[in-house]
Amino acid sequence: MNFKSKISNLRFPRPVLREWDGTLTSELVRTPGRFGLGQLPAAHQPDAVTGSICGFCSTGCNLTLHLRKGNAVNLTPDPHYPVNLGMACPKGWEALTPLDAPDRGTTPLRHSGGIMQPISWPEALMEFTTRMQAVQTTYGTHAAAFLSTGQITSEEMAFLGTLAKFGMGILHGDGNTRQCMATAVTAYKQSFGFDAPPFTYADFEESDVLVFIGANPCIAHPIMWQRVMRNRRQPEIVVIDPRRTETACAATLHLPVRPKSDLTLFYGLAHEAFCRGAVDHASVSSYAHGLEDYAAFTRSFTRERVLAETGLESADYERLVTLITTGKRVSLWWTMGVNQSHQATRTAQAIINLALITGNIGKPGTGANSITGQCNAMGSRLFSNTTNLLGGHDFTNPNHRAKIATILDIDPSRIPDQNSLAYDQILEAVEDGRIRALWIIATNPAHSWIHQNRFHALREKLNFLVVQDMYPTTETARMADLYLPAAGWGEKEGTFINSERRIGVIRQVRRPPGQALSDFRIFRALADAWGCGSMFARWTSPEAVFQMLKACTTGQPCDITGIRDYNHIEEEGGIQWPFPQEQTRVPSPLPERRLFEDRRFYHPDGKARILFDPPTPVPESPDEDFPFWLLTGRGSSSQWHTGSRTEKSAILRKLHPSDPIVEIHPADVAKIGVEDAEWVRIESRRGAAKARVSITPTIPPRHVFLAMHDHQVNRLTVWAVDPHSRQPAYKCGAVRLSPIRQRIERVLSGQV
Ligand SMILES: Nc1nc2c(c(=O)[nH]1)N[C@H]1C(S)=C(S)[C@@H](COP(=O)(O)OP(=O)(O)OC[C@H]3O[C@@H](n4cnc5c(=O)[nH]c(N)nc54)[C@H](O)[C@@H]3O)O[C@H]1N2
Ligand SMILES: Nc1nc2c(c(=O)[nH]1)N[C@H]1C(S)=C(S)[C@@H](COP(=O)(O)OP(=O)(O)OC[C@H]3O[C@@H](n4cnc5c(=O)[nH]c(N)nc54)[C@H](O)[C@@H]3O)O[C@H]1N2
Ligand code: SF4
Ligand SMILES: [Mo]
Repeated sequence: MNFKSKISNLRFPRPVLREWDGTLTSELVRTPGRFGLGQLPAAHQPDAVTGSICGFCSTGCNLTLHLRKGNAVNLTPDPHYPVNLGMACPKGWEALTPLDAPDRGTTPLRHSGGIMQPISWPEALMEFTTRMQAVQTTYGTHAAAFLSTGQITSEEMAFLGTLAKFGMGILHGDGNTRQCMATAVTAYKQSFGFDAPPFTYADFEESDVLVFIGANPCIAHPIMWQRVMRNRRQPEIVVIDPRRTETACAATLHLPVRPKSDLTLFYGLAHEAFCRGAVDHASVSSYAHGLEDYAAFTRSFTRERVLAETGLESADYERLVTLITTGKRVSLWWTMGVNQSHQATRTAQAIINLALITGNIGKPGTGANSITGQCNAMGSRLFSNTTNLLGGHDFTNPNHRAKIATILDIDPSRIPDQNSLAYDQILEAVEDGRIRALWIIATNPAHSWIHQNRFHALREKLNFLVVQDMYPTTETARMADLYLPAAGWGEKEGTFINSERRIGVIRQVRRPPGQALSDFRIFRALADAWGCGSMFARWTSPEAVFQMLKACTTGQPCDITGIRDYNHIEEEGGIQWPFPQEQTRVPSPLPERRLFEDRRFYHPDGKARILFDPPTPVPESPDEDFPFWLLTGRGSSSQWHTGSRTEKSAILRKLHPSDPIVEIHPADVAKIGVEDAEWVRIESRRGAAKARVSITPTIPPRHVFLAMHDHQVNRLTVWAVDPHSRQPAYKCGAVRLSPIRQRIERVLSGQV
């Protein structure tokens, strides 16, 4: 059969383009009165409300959507949801605005003659199929790859990973979770035997000592921070961050470590714990391997060495040691300052080790806790079928392949028996011509990936680039041969999993614009167009897929077979995994659950592993030519990543500086010769950017900070990854600064 006849045989366009009629599938379309909305003036009264988990960060706040004739007209944070307790940050309040943006994609677009031309869905499906298959025929099946995301539903991720890998024979696929959570995944897998963040948000409120390492929750997870503020135990709050961030300002102790010296610091803390009798050797040995070796290894991390390598003040270090060795309930929380480093996995494990050896695991207010980034990064870790087989299984294990094949009712030989290349390796394969076609879904790497000049040079190596996004205007979509218009959050349904392993439901409350389709429907249509639609006969709706994903988790640490359906999740206020068959209700009155209360880990012998390696040199550090250390990260609570969504809101735009800002310390002002707010050029060995100077003592001398939301930032960053997790080291690199005014003067006077 040729592709044309395949396309015309599709159950398409009717079912795919079916208009949403405003009917909500939720039985929980609740009465507005319950949410205090009864007080609103009649003109603002909704006819009904429904809940939906926010589609930005991993906190997973529940938003109550106010509906008129089934269409969302407003929202308020849900006061009854156990995560946000009636709170939301600016992005949550503005969640509906990006849906109305004038640059939403409304039809598929094909690049031809230098412009993007609108085409119909049947044409787009044919373009996708013929060109992908042509690449596979000419260069081999593995010459096509995909890059996905932590920002679509678990059901969509599973559809993509299953369609691409089992249906289209694509071996290599990864996601932006690599940029974000790969380190935590690898660290937990190796240490605990499964990728299992142990905490629950109640731990923020039940801890005596909270240590935040490379995490700035005041900006990046504002509602988690509100949970910290509800802690009634008068906790000590420690922030380990080279910058005096908003969170550091609110803490009781700030340790401005030298970037990338956290590994040394945590080995030093372990050494002090051993020396001060804070380690119960018999008890720890009963649940973890490697204790005595660790005691011997950390012996060389003396106070002198730690102070010399981290640059910390002796008194500050001593205070942290005392808090950790004497604190009753110590919790350790880390985010990108740890995950995005050249020795990230071992650093995360040094944090895990400290919790293990001091007994701060499995009890209220404790834990070695990685905070997740995107709304469904946790879903992508379990169900994207990229780095592991659906439900936390292993592609290389024949029993796992057989189990998943049976559940999905497919031939086991369709499941690859090898792992995919990681994100950086996929791009390197594009560079050397092994991969020729790339399908990018819900991520914008032409802004967010490291070393942009190298990334952009890959475009001409690709025979075919497909981008599936809400907007055809992103940096990546503008490079595409084929653009597929996707519905966004609010225009589709499915589930997300938040940082504390809580599964929540998102509901459709808007109709997608024009011919935009949910990713789920795009994958369905592509399956039919490709000729493997029969493999997905049971993949009829997100909830049908959820039932299959549930079955995939049977007997796994993330077993959720006790969940009935979406309504059950909503009735319980979200459900944390695990939730096996025998568990039908979330336990009351303590609805929040943490892992490892029995000190049994997921390795076959039930014991955790204490893992360590000596620190390694940073890929690039400042020198005479490039004297400043470059730090990058989140700039404000109103900006989300590359801004494709948040920049569409006038309110959110007002809440952050309109020009790119580079933070420098007052001591460096004279050296560079700049004034506050002046434009400077920032150069690294890889590229250049310009920004306005903000002179602030919150950044250490000889360091600069740039928010990642500006598209120029990754022109400067280094192409370097952690060897275990292959997560990029976004928070290091050397730069130099020069005032643009001086450059102009030199050009005008003929010196340049
Ligand atoms: N408003 C907003 N919120 C977001 C996001 C967003 O784009 N905007 N993105 C979401 C996502 S996907 C993620 S992953 C999270 C990220 O959340 P965070 O990790 O909290 O945010 P970052 O600003 O990237 O990095 C945190 C801190 O690490 C510090 N740091 C840099 N190098 C080091 C180091 O060597 N050691 C230590 N100890 N600290 C270091 C930086 O100075 C920075 O303050 O935020 C999520 N929330
Ligand atoms: N220098 C530097 N760079 C960084 C970081 C850093 O700290 N410093 N942090 C890194 C981290 S932790 C992360 S997570 C990445 C994030 O980097 P990206 O994933 O590239 O950033 P986003 O802007 O969130 O891109 C998501 C895209 O998906 C689209 N989208 C949203 N919803 C949907 C949907 O439902 N369907 C489809 N098809 N599209 C949708 C949006 O329009 C947007 O274009 O950036 C990384 N880059
Ligand atoms: S904290 Fe995160 S989940 Fe909550 S409203 Fe803000 S962006 Fe949404
Ligand atoms: Mo992230």
